[in-house]
Amino acid sequence: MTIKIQKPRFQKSVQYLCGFILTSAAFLTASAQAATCTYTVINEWNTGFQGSITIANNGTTAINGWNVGWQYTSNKITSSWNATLSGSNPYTASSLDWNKTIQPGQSVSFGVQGDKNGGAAEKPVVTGSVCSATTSSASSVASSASSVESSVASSAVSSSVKSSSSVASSVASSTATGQQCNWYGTLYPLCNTTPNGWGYENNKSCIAAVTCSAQPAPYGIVGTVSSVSSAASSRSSSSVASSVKSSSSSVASSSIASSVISSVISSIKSSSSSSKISSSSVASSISGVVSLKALVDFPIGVAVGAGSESDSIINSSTATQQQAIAFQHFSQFTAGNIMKMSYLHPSETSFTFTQADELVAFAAQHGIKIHAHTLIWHSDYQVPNFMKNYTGDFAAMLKTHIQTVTSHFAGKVDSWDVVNEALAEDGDGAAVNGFRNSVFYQKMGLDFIDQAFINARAADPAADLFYNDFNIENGGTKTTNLLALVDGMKTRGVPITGVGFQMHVLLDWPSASTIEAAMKAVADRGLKVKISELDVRVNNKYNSSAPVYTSLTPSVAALQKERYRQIVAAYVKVVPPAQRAGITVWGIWDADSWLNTASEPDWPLLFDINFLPKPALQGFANGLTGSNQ
Ligand code: 9MR
Repeated sequence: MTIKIQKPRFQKSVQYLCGFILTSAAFLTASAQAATCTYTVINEWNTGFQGSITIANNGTTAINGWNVGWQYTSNKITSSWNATLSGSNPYTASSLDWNKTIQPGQSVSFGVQGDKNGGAAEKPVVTGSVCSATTSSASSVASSASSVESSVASSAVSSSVKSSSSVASSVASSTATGQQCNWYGTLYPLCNTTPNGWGYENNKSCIAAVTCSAQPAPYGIVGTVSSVSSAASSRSSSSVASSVKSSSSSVASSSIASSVISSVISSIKSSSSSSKISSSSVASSISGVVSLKALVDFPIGVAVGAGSESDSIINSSTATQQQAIAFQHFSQFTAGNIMKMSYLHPSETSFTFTQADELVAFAAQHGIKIHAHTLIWHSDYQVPNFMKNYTGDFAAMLKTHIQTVTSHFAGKVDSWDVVNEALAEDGDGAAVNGFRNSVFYQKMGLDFIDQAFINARAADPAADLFYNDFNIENGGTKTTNLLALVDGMKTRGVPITGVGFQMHVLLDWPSASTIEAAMKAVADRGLKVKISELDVRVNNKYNSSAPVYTSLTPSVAALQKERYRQIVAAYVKVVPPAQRAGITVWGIWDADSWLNTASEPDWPLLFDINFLPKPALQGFANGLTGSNQ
């Protein structure tokens, strides 16, 4: 498979600057092939732990393939991701095809989860031929200005880059000045030695200066503060510059420092805000949450673009960043669009599977399952024209559609949304018996649903078959109608496996108890329950007295984090393990959400426009683990 990466205008210089900053932040010697191998304990609880091993290429040539090892005194690994693990203390981990190459300035992280086995969560030394640089240590921070300058000088780079590297090293060591990172409204220490992403130093999580600075305004590096709001307001290039000035004698001129650091940060921002940073090092290694999918044994999914879509996870200009996140956190994909009716069956006699086949193969190659969406959907622009105007035997035509599509993907997808959104919305005047008055209902009545499931089951005996809808979690008439529908299907012997709750919800609606009751009612009927399209928009356009957010403020980011925690916790609470079909988020990053438009901006997902994790990601993880951090 060829991955085409479109080179954005600023990419090269930003990448170069980023790489250089990372390098100098770690104060590396000028080795051509030096990688720093770091083991970080990301999370621990009574009996278990999660660790992350990062290999940061601080050299000047690419690493092609890696193999590292380590040994615990008592801990034992129970699962791992993003590497091939072998051995059982000592352990070794080797690269996978997609993460074997580490370009200079980039890093790769993989994760492990394990049992503390009576001991503490250990931090073993990571060794391997690739780990030729020393692991990060406090002494490297104490390097003198002259050693920084000499390493900069030996790198033969332009003078402006030299200045920025000096500034970056000052910023990286600026915890001494009281600087912290305002991470979406929560203050964390800045790392002293971790070059990028999240680190764990002095028994605390910390955020590397470069990663902190790459957040959108008003977040970033802040001076000594006593509250988040003052933290946010104190962030400015002058506050950064002044602390740079006071914290480092290596910066020759504070005015240079100030202008260089703001230009570096704004270069990063201007490039990344248009989703143009091609380096996966930022996205792949940041997050206090190592891996959502590793926290549970049910699917954690995400909707993705593919085929010729501009947000394709396979070959768009943002593919690298998307893949880094997807491989780290998600075990299942749903095609956001390309497996809908009009894509797969555009005319009566033609089926077009090429784009979907590519996505299914891509997912399989990376060990990711597919939840397929969707065999029947009323939505006007997703119903092929030939179906809208069909004058022949409608039931026979629909049977051919279902069986051709389902049998094509049989064995390659785990589950299908067989029918999407057949129930009428509360208050829908055109509704008939609680059903949406779609072309399918007009032609076949309720039988279109039964037949769709029966025909899908005949074509794929193994796939889980779901009815999928929105607002069925709100405890209103639609929830009542859903339960009547599934009860009727079960009575009629229709092979339905479960219900997909889309869950395009608001910050405060529906209530957690209402959501729990609706999911429990479905689970109590012996059906699987899936949260199939989760997103949490922060603006409520349906309520004119609701607050209007024009940016993701710290307070609303915290509300959204709590809302994600609440929903995920509700799912885990009321759905028995054997009936958990998983939780899927409707998109990877905010810039790509269907709810975020120019006229109505919103921030509904787990990763921001720069592909950086939001507090919502932590909230989601907390919901999975039962934590409240
Ligand atoms: O997110 C999808 C968007 O990109 C498409 O334009 C739209 C129409 O095909 O569908 C969106 O996804 C919908 C999903 O298929 C069904 N539930 C509602 C989702 C959001 O509209």
